[in-house]
Amino acid sequence: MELKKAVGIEAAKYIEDGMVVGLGTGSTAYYFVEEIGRRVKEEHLNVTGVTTSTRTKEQAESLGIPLKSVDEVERIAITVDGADEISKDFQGIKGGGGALLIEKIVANNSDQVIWIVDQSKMVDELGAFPLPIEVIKYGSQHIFNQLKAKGYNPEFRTNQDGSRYLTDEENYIIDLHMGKITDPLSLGNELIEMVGVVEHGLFLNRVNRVLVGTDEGVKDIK
Ligand code: ABF
Repeated sequence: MELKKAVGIEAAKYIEDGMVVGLGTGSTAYYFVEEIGRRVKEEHLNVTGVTTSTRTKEQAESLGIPLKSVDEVERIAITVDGADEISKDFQGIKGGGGALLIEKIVANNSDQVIWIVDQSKMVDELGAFPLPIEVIKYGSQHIFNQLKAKGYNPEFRTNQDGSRYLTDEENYIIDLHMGKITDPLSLGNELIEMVGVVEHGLFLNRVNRVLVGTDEGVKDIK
């Protein structure tokens, strides 16, 4: 079985009847959401989903998973989501799929966060994957220039046709090609202080469990 599918199905085993569940975004979380949908249909699993992107919302709706917005629930019991990179000390880069802001809001309101990845996402040190930051449109060129002056190799994310990518909240994403991030905590603090930066894709000290799909099966490494 494909590694992403195996880990997505494994993560669904943590979901119990009556839970409010955060439904992640990306090609790995896709399989988790599909499995929740199967259980809702076949096992009459009674859950309420809180989605992290429009595309996950559309997938969950097509599966008949009952949904609420994050503001309609007190707490989320478990959020299962993907990640772009996870370091040895379980810090993560997320946002490759453009959903980092809502993913972080949903994670922030969750009692437990589980990341599901295939083995290619595990790294010694963060940074090879471009770090996404979400910025409001107005003033974004100045933010870009400041990031360039800092040597962070910024790039506005674009669509296939060259137009600027817009997040679900109609903000821009600037990807930072850092290569190596030796101090994620101070970088995160620096970025969030920049006026106009809405959120960044460093997810630090935010995960409770990490499930990795490997050639030897799914491993629970945290
Ligand atoms: C999402 O999952 C994003 O933050 C991240 O880009 C994606 C991981 O990618 P995939 O599971 O598609 O490899 O949470």
